Amino acid sequence: MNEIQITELSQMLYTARKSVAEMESLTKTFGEFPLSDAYHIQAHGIGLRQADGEKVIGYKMGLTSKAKMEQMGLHTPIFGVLTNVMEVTNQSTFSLKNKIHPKAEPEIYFRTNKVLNGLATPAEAFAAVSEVGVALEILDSRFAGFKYFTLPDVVADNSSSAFFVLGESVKMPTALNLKDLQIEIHENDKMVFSATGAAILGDPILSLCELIKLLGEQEKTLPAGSIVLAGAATQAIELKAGQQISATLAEVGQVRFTVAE
Ligand code: OOG
Ligand code: MG
Repeated sequence: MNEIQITELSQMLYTARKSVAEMESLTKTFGEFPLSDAYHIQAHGIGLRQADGEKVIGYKMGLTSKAKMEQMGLHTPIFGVLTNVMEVTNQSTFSLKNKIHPKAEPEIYFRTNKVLNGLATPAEAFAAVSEVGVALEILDSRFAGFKYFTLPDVVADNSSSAFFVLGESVKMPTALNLKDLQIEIHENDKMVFSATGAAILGDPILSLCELIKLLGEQEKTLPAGSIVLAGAATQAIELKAGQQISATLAEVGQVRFTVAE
């Protein structure tokens, strides 16, 4: 794809996001394109949002668990960008107004305190983590019916990211054995899906390593102070008005929000 096409496609997604309108998947309309172009479209779209005043505060990993890979029919880890306007306060009410077809999923988040590049080992990456917490990611694909069929489509659409809620966290995380921690998502305080940390690439820290590797391939590093969502450990659930959605991470805590019309 040339620069003009990259700009055109990112503008289409930017407009769909702003006007809360579904669109056909890009590959359906324009044919297949490589993943590298998809990351260019994603980056260009983030640039448009930065021009509106949004600040990049971290990244989300996606498709890092079997449950999510199977739910979406795609099998390669990907990333998206998080900005300040996407953050929803823990224990607040989330309105369905101006959303297309939102879903929530339980996640582990990391906050870093050192710059990380693709050469960091898992131990070095963990040493740069100042906080581990439980989060809910609220996804909202811009593609009709939340169906995009290909990896380049979803990556171009900032990996379906929309909002995220950061919950309780632990500030001395190296004592945690992330692989063994139970993580659950609840609807109206009834558990819907559960897994352990090992569901995320065998160990959630490997999701952080995968992110810095993918960023490294684009000659980027992960700044100190970033928030990183490691990717959902279980499937996502569709949001409906009246729901109480919460997630729990053993030894760490919980996060919740109420869904309103
Ligand atoms: C893609 C994003 C996947 C995760 O945690 O696996 C993701 C999607 O589900 O549309 O955020
Ligand atoms: Mg996610």
